[in-house]
Amino acid sequence: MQRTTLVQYIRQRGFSTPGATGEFTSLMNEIIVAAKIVSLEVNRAGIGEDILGLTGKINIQGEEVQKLDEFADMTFTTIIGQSGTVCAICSEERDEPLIVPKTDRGKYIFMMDPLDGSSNIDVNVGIGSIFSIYRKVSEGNEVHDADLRQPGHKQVAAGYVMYGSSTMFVLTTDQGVHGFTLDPSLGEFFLSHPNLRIPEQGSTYSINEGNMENWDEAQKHLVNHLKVSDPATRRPYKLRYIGTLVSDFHRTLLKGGIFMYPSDKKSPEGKLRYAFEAAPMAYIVEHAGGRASTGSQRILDIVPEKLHQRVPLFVGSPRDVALAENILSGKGRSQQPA
Ligand code: AHM
Ligand code: MG
Repeated sequence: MQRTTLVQYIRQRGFSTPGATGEFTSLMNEIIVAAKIVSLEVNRAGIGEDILGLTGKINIQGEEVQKLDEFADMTFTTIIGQSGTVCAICSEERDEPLIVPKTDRGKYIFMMDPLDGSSNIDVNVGIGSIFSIYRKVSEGNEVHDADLRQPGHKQVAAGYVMYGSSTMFVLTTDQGVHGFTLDPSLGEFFLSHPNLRIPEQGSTYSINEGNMENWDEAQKHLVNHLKVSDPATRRPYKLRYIGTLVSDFHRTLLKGGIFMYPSDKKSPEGKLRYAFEAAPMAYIVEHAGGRASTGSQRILDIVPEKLHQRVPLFVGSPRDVALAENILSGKGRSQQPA
């Protein structure tokens, strides 16, 4: 049986893109290598070198840095930094962007959450890496603020690698969303989920409900609404929450439904980071026919004010996200039972 590898897919895509120089193809190939190294380390965690547990450091978010967080960050940064394809690398784990030395600079900006789902590392629950690629927009060789704070709709590509029961690489450029599964015996990603399309509506909601006392009334109303029985609208919805965005998003992409991380009293701007988490997932979901919103605004239209900006996130099936927006705006309240 002829199977398409991720490397072949990217090369073919390059051939069919007018004016392509091969720089994007090279960058993607380096991302794949880094992803395989991180995947191997995640799979061996607990039996190889002592890679589980904390480094003792605190990151820009004020969170404790796990050893695997640091390993993933170093792996992606080192490999991509030397690829000659990027001029800056921005990581959720680093306060400041890493500007590549002039001699090695390429035209792309690489954004990443090198290891998403830190709280699940030590308990063998799915974790992942999220990345996003932008083109440098300013003239000349220097990297400017405007290059690093672009609205999500300017992404050239976005994807994630999920280190779950198998390792999957989900990618979108501008030609659909495709999932590739790692064959560990060959060390190759093979196309397993071509042209992913999210269902119009799901029957699952995903949110950290332990935060409920910090939500506003509209958010409480929305979640209560999803729990009320009404078979005509597939309610009550099931609750699924892993606590790793990559895993919760992946399930939502495949099965439909809605993932929510709203702003609340504890996190007035939301918890998830725009450039490293929300914007890439929004780019992917829109290319799969879904929707991503702050509750009142399209995620991809936001121009972040700072690199580590946080944002509320409602992402998933178009009907489910539209319903959430409607209820949160107050408009849907009178027509929606409970
Ligand atoms: P991380 O990037 O430090 O792992 O944090 C982000 C994670 C997301 O993966 C997940 O959706 C969310 O934080 C879970 O947060 P909470 O534990 O508050 O439910
Ligand atoms: Mg994260």
